[in-house]
Amino acid sequence: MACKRGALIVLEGVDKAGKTTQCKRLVDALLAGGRPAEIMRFPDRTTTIGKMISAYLERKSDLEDHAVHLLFSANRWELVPLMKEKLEQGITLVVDRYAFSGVAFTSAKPGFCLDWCMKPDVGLPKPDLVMFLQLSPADAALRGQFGDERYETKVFQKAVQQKFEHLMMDRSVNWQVIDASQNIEDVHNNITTHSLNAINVAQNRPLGELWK
Ligand code: NYM
Repeated sequence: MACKRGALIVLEGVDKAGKTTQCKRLVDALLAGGRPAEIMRFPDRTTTIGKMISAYLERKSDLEDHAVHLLFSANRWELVPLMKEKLEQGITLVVDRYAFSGVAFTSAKPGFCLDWCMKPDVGLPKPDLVMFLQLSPADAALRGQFGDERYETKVFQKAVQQKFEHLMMDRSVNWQVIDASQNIEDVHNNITTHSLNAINVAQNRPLGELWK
């Protein structure tokens, strides 16, 4: 019998919500429980496209807003063959940001609508579970200063949060909102419970296509 596929699990949220910490904790917990799992993150700054994105975020280069949106999407598409291969091998992928960040961040810029922003990512592997780490701007501020990269301002992050809220109304995606203001351990336990459920369900279902 062919091995059961892994689940595609995404963590989203505004900056400082703890996504990266929680992705690592989740992969460690899955591995400790004997479930093959790997972490991925978008943007993946290691590829040629990813390096262009990284230079843009670090303000070392300027790119037109539509063009950089398409680069973020291309950075996901270039990794799709690898993602599919791993999922088919039974490896669960825990992904730090995905197309939802792509849409939320670009559509928070003036002159962009959600619909245009979603188009390039239509048909990507559909996550079996997307957890949104919810954190109020006040709680985010308590976690320290934002960094120096593009988008890392309170005003912009607030606009991004509103765009995520629109995206979460889409019932075709399995969204779970996680209260990220709890302590790290409680957030981790909550995330692990949702993930184990998603892994069980996903193994008997084909991988879907996002927004199709
Ligand atoms: N970002 C991330 C986008 O603008 N579009 C995307 O498609 C993705 C995946 O890049 N501020 C933004 C969100 C972040 C920044 O992410 C880099 P990180 O997780 O800080 O490396």
